[in-house]
Amino acid sequence: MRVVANPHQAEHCPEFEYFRGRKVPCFEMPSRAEFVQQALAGAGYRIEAPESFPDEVLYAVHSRRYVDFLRGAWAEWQGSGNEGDAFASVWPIRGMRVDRTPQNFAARLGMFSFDTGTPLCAGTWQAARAGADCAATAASWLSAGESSAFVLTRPPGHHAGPEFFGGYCFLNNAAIAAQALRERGAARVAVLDVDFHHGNGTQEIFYQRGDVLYASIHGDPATEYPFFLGHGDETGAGAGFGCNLNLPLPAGSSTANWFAALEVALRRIAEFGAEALVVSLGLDAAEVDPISKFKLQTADFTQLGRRLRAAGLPTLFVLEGGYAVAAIGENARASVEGFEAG
Ligand code: OKP
Ligand code: ZN
Repeated sequence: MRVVANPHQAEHCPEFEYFRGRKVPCFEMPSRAEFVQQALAGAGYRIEAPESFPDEVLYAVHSRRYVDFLRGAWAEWQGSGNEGDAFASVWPIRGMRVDRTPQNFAARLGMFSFDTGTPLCAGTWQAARAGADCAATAASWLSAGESSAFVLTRPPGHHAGPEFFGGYCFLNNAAIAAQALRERGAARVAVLDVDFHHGNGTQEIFYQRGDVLYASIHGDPATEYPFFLGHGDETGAGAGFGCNLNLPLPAGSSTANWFAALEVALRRIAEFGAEALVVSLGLDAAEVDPISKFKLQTADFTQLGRRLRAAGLPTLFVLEGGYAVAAIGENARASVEGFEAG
């Protein structure tokens, strides 16, 4: 398995987020990627740098006005006399208009985001943009015949939608990879999202498409972030009808139930006739995770890797969440080694 790592990841390092009414250090921090890189390097994997791809890889899944906003957001935030990281303060709730892009920066910051947990800092664009290059690089490897690849990047991507950031995510790396695989010849691509949180951004990007299946195992949105999407009755629309599979599980679900859901997802992926698989590898399904409520152990990630290998598809892993920083290195390594051992 080839591994591509984001050389700019550490430049996204906002100071704090709001959690339970307090300012706390960001859960999504640079050391996450460092632990994963150490573990994979320690297991003998060579860590490669990404190639540069044009902005078209972004525009294939995000709107131009969103990408333009994100590219210039830090300069605009600073230009408006702000200090510290950028947080939104106003959002267009139902009934308000998003067809007109406001001139006011605070208004655009809210229009293009959906929570207060995702501060934007000086290096956010550089880090997110390099993550997109990593995703496109890994997709190009797979298209050239590589059987598997690992995208070691942060910030994560699966909550970022066609024109919004949130949930620590800015550019949707998994969607960029899936779309690149499509454009490079795979007729049908499946995205399997095993992060504890539903990947609302990825779901929305592909919801109306019949060529990309989105399947996700996650905490029930009735009680878990991102709350407003991820229910079982969201099955796709239009050409995408039947091409979205949500498998929400109650917080605290047993690992046996989690693996039963994995079987359902993999059966659907096989029926769909996917020619390539993108795995949104959230390592926050681990019991040790500080903000999530599933119970996987390191040996379960080995089993996950083994089971994914048995699906027999060219497979691209994309790092998503996972906040028990010391454990995510071991669990990334377990996933990869399980896959390689078959
Ligand atoms: C990103 B990813 C917990 C705070 C929730 C947002 C979580 C984003 C998760 N009460 N903050 O899917 O791992
Ligand atoms: Zn998550």
